[in-house]
Amino acid sequence: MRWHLSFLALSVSLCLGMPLEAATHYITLKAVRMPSGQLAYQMVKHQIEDNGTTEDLTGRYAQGPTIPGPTLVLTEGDTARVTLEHGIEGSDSPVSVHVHGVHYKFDSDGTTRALSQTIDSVAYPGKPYTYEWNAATGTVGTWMYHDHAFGDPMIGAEDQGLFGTLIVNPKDGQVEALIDGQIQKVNLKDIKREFILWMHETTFWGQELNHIVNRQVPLWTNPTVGARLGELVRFHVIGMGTAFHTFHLHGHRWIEPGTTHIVDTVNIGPISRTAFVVKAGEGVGPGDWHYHCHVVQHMQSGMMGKFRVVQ
Ligand SMILES: [Cu+2]
Repeated sequence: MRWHLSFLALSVSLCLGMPLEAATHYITLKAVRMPSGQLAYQMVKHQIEDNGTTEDLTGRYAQGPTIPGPTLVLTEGDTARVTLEHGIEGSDSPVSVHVHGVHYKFDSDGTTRALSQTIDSVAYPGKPYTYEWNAATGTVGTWMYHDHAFGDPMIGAEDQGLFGTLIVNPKDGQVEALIDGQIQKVNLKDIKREFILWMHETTFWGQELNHIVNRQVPLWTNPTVGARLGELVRFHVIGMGTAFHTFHLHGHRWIEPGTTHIVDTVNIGPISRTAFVVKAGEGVGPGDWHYHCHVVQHMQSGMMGKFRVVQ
């Protein structure tokens, strides 16, 4: 009987194209105030349950709070249970995690009664709150999570540092990219480094996901990011705040996701985002390749960094 049931489940899964095994992530984040006065999320714990085994991923994250906050990486089909602890000393204001892109029920919205009229889905001092996210089919992409409750009025403190990145990777592990002049599929597992660049007013806030050493590295403001010539790297560029930007990377081209358009700039408004793969230095060689916002006023205010490609 048991064999029949599992056979049935297998058949149904195959018919519906659903993953046979999807992972469940148990994540605990904490919102804190940094010595600088800025607010930030920090990773407390991340465990993943996959195919009957549990793995602790906490050591892959930076210790302590970072801006942007910890990058959460899911695969299409995964579920995440995200618990937020309120660690902002001297404040009773609620704090939350509101996520973009994935599916969640209303009680995981990360808003207060003041906004939602019905329930608080927020953390208070000594009273954590748990959200459940479903990276359902159709949620692949680079998304934002941010506070939607702290402060007065209680609309959130993303512009004080309470924001981070959620990446949902496709189940088949492949993305399209312009490589050696051709649009082709590349395997995510062949990507050595991912650079996350948030564009906030006149500053880039960066983070590296280094897949060579399996670590997330905070890069803070207007960073130099680096790769070896020929390595596949993925950039995630996301806007926040009030300004509209034009992201530009010198010496490199890529395709607008889902199109065959070859570009070397992308317009980024608040909470719009893109992700693209390049082969470092392809056709142009090593160098300190600039990346910057191409809005002149923003450039003049120092909104730039380097993509250092070495032999
Ligand atoms: Cu700009």
